[in-house]
Amino acid sequence: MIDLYTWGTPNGRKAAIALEEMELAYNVHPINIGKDEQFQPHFLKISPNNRIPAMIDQDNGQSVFESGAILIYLAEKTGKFYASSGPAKWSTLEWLMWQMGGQGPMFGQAHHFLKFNPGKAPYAEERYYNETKRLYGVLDRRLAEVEYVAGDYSIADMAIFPWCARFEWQQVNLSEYKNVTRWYNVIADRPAVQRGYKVPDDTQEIPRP
Ligand SMILES: N[C@@H](CCC(=O)N[C@@H](CS)C(=O)NCC(=O)O)C(=O)O
Repeated sequence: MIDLYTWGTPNGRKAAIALEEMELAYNVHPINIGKDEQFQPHFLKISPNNRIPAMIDQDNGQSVFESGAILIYLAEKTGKFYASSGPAKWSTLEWLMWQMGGQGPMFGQAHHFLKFNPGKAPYAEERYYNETKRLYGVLDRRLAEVEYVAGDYSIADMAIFPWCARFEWQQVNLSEYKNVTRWYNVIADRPAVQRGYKVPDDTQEIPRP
């Protein structure tokens, strides 16, 4: 049994989607970051950087924070969606790291400036909008060559998808990226993704381009 500490954000959804895809039993503990619940002492014990998601595996007491580490942990636990060796493993890690080090942080800044603080910092808006579009271009070119970012559907897709689902916040017309749109709609159709997207708020629907 996994205890998942999360909220309805792209990073939180990565973990919930993985738990659903891997058919693992889990309890949801909502951490409302709008009410600063991420600073509660019990949460900081498992997530010292005061960020969701975090988890505890009740089977062995292991706690894990950072969404990329959680995805790798769950994939290794179940043997699903992450090749254990060879080119497929490295492809998955490459695209997972691309998400963790590039797409997530840059799209997050685009949300901060374009959606939540428009007009305050035109240079930052332009910089993160352009960087967001550049990253969509990189993803689109990759998806012209392969069905999923690492070949087969993997934890890398589970990491990238929820950030693309905020395309409206980024003021991006997803349809301009036809390979991303094809990939996005296929993933959005997966029942496990639809269930994970609604954790912890079951009114949330996946936006469609
Ligand atoms: N690198 C971290 C980032 C996690 C993160 O930024 N989580 C946000 C929500 S998407 C959060 O908890 N924010 C609360 C805060 O900034 O205090 C991961 O991938 O888990």
